[in-house]
Amino acid sequence: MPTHTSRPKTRAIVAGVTAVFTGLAAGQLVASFVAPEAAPAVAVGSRLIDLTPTPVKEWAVATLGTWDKPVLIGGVVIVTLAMGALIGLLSLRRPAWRWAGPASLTVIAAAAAAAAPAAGMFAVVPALATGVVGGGVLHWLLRGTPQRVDDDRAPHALPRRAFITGTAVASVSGAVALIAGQYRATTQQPPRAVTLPRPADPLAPLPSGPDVPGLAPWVTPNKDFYRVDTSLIVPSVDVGDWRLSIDGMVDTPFSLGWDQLLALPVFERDITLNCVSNEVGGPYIGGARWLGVRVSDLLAKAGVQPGADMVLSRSTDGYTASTPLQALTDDRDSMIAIGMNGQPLPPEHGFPARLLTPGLYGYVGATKWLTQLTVTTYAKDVAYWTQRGWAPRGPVKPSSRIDTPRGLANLQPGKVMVAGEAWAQNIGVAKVQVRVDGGGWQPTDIGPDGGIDYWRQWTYAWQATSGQHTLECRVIDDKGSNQSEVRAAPFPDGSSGLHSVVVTVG
Ligand SMILES: Nc1nc2c(c(=O)[nH]1)N[C@H]1C(S)=C(S)[C@@H](COP(=O)(O)O)O[C@H]1N2
Ligand SMILES: [Mo]
Repeated sequence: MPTHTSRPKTRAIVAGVTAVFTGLAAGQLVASFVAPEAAPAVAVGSRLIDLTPTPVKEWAVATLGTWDKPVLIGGVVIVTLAMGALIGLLSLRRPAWRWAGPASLTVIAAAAAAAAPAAGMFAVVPALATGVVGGGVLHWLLRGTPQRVDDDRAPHALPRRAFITGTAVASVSGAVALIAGQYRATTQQPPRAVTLPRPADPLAPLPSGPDVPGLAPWVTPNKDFYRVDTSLIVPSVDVGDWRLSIDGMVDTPFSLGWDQLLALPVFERDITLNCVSNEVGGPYIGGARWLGVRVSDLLAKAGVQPGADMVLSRSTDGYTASTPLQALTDDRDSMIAIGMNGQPLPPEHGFPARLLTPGLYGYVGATKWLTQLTVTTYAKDVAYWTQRGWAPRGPVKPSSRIDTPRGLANLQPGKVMVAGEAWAQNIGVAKVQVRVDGGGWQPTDIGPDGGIDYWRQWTYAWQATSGQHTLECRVIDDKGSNQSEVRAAPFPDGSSGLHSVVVTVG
């Protein structure tokens, strides 16, 4: 068997892709031991999230929903593998690339991991593992490859069979490392079981709402609660290590651990949380019974100094929010939540503790995995989403949604139950109205009242006639503001901002 091959380019591409794949997998496995968020693809993806212009992020959330994160990671991996192919080809022309290629990827991954707001001292270790393993595999597979693409006669030191075996061994080890890393990342350290304290003054159970098929439950089960955050990996926080510090413009800064937090008085509130990025009629809203400690108690203990007008909250993953000081100290009962519907906060919703500010969109008042509250001013500090173009304070705009019938539904003529929710947190819902085909606004039957911070369900018995119809709803809040006026402002395109569904009857 002659030992030369006439396809050095193919070999180089295969070698480069294999090397990068194996290197990424090694980085992922090592990261599962030292710092899951420092896995090269995750670290690079996280920096991309932070750098992505807001409109692109909006688009991604709107079109991909919760798939935005897997799609991003997949994209990073594909681009990196393509870079592997390029490195393989470059290595043919200049052997120096066999070092320089893996080294460049290592530097990118290490820089991305080290730039993470909460990067620890081991953050660059997974990147180094990627570089060493990827570089090693590349060298081995390209041993003695002709150094010029056009030099087809030069023999490969590595016979074809050894090349194929090497590629297979590297790829299989990479796949095993990936699976092992993934397994560790998902099964590792389930949050230490915590026992929630009982509130001195428990709330009575909420009455059951109207029973209409297709209407979302009044209390959103934890597993169905929407999730919106910038974390590619759900931060896993051990209550033994967790601390919350209260600092900034205060007389006596202090910090407390988990047991100290639980020793404070706790209370319950029914609060509806929603995302400013929720499109009209969208799913990024949910209602839950939260258990927590009053933020105003902690701020009073620290002693807020005059001149402050904002609290910058920070999470373990470096995310920040700028909540108006007033919203945290007035009587709306802003809380450090530790319980959600009778359970400890699920990891995706901020375990062990998150901020909740009734009446404000999640991005300004609901920091998850909370670790720090810094009393400061809007003039001095700017939060994560404000740096990206969102308003520094974000009061919720009263709004409503039709859950049933669904848009484009085909219905029978006769009585059709139209049902949905309306919300005006920190104001209260007075009534909900429905109109058909742009006609007069009709009253609806409104469900039980869970307090001004909680959404209300509504139903409307509609006598449907044959044809195509448009249904719209709007809320009138306790201040008398109506949604069509309040929501007109953000929709310069002339749309009403009201949720509408078009259905066909008959
Ligand atoms: N640490 C952290 N907290 C965060 C966010 C985030 O990206 N990181 N996103 C905020 C936004 S935009 C919203 S709408 C709410 C969503 O909370 P949920 O995922 O529990 O529904 O969390 C807020 N808290
Ligand atoms: Mo949000």
